[in-house]
Amino acid sequence: MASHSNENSDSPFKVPTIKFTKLFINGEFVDAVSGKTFETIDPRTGEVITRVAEGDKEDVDLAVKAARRAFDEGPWPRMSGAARGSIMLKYADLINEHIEDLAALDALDAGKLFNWGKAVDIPNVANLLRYYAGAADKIHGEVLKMSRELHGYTLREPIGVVGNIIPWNFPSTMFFMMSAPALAAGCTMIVKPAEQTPLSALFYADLAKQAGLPDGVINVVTGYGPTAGAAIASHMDVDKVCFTGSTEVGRKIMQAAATSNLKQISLELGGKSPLLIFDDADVDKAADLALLGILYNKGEICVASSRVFVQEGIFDEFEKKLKEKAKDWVVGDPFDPRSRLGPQVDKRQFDKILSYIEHGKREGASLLTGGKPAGNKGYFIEPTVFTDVKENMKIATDEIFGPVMSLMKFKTIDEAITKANNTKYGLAAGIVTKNIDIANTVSRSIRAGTIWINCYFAFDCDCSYGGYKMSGFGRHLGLEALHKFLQVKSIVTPIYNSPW
Ligand code: TXE
Repeated sequence: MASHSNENSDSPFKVPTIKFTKLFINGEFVDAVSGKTFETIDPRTGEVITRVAEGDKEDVDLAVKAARRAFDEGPWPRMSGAARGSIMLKYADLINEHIEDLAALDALDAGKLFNWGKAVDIPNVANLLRYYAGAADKIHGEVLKMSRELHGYTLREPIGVVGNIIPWNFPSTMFFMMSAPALAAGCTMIVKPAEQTPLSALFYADLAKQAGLPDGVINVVTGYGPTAGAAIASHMDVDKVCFTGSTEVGRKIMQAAATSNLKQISLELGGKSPLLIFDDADVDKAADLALLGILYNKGEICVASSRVFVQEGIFDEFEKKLKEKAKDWVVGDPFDPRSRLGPQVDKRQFDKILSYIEHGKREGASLLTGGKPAGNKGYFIEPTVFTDVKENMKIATDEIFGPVMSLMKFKTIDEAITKANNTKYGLAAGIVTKNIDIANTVSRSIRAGTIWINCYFAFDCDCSYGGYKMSGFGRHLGLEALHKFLQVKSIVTPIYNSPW
């Protein structure tokens, strides 16, 4: 078993030994059929944390077989909703007992802040399980008012075997945002974590077994996208694939579904979300919100407010505040309680972000703050704000997925709406104003799946989110998400014993 330390950080917490590095198929940890492994890297240093089994097509076949059996023959989809719910509650309790271990694994693998993981990500995962556990025994169809002498009703049945292909920016949240409603619905699944962040997923697999989830209900295949991920997307025995990641790979998932068994898919792709700040806003609070919107999780969040539009009356004051307040966002080791910004997930993202920053400078935008790597090892980047940004610059159109804000100005409400909608994406938007008319008009005019008024990242288990336009389709969270793992069956019978 490998181990890794955080002894150079000021955290009192010591990283535990890494216990799980193999694939989890049919309730057992197993090597990949090929025997291959791959490195998972610590973004604080660029050094290897440990090696993890590299699943490929043969391993996906085995995992799908196990999930298929658990669905077709196993007890899971046939159990009462209450019985499924009670196992999910136990699973949530076990996660709660291991909050520190799990937050540490995501800090090591993804560079996420340990304290925020402990306070937010991991407790939220347990809450997701509890929310959907409570819904598991409330799944029902309807009695239909048929037009003839027929008795008709619907059943809501689980879709079947689900493939969850998840990204590296929220390894824990994304695992359960898909898996918790799927479990409540009675589905079985294969989870493929991102190759950058396999460790917590394997820990969750072990807890699933301890919680009493029957073998084959959750399988975890670690490995790369074009091999293991692609095998899930094109598998003939997978009934649905949930994908969160790049738009480019989203297209491939759709093609794979179309050319295999026409499986259902949900896609949650990129974003370039606008935050609109009106003249009547409290400038101090608005500046805090704008920084949170782009710097939370080092900007590696699909709903990051990467385009900030400020009305001209407060623009200069806002700019000044932003510059001052950006200094409070201390970049450092994710285990250090003083840090507010950890390292980007890997060298590829680090290079991508720095190349966008160079592009912004070349295109004539001015750096208000930041713009360089922080420190001389690992993948840390300073909080970066560009001003003098034109809407057609690449830094204002492309998803950078890092701590880089494009600050722009507007005069009128109509102009703000046009600018906010001037993007191929439509995941989220924020509005800061005290004026209810502005809030109502703008929130109804922006084409995005979630609008936050005088707040940002206000997620809740009950509040669904997902994309408009090229940000994808399908919704996470809320009962909306549960219904995406169910399908409706209509059953019809004559009321009288009439001949048909
Ligand atoms: O994503 P990929 P990458 C965006 C963000 C980021 C960019 C690239 O802009 O900079 O995408 O990140 C699996 N068939 N987002 O390259 O490749 C892969 O193994 C099946 C936004 O890391 O899309 C991983 O598990 N699966 C996003 C997952 O897809 C494949 C979060 C995501 O990886 C595959 C992440 C294939 N052919 C990145 N290729 C968000 N919306 O939150 C890769 N994968």
